[in-house]
Amino acid sequence: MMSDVDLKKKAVGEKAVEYIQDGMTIGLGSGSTVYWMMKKLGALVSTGLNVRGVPSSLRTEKWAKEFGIPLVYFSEVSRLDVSIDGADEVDRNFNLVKGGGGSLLREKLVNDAADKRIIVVDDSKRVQQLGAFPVPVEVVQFGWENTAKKLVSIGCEPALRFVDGERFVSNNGNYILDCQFSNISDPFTLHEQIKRTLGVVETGLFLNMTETIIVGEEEGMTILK
Ligand code: ABF
Repeated sequence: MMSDVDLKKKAVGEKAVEYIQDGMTIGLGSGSTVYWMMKKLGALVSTGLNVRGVPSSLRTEKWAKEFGIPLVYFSEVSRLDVSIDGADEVDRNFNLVKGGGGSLLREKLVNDAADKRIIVVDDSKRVQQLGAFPVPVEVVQFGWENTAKKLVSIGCEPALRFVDGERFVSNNGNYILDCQFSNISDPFTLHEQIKRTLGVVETGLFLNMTETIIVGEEEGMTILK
């Protein structure tokens, strides 16, 4: 029995497939909402849709192989027609917090390479202001303790991410610090402050990187442009 949230995720993930046309190269995001997009896309590929996708995580790569979606990488393509990805928070200015699944770096590289970026979320992800969800920050392993101390000085409580009792290591061999900020009134300045901190690779703040957001709701969905 699928929960209401799962039903919303499935609906918006499948809806996003309508933005994919034959011959497109697609940025394949990560997360459980994207799972439904990929499952639907795989079914269309099996009936002849000609597409290929760049995966934003090893998990997404596994799903693409499971669903029969042809894969391509940046060694062969530099631009993508469209990317479809999830998010942990979205505000009214289309600024996002992403990286709850630990794939933010590859997600940002894939989203950045796409001409059109679509985000698919259930309505629980919509917020007035970013920050309730801790901002994931990808950092190099060496000296992460000092990197964390520097992030404290810009106003957050960084927590090294653990999964199943083990330190989480990203697909890129880095750690994730989940950084709780009291409130994020200026995400652009915050992103720059975090990004220029020695040891930081990338932040989970995705700003000015989204053209369309498909929001799953109790009664259907809303498409924000
Ligand atoms: C991914 O989608 C991550 O950036 C984010 O954590 C996740 C959202 O998860 P879900 O779709 O499972 O709610 O892109």
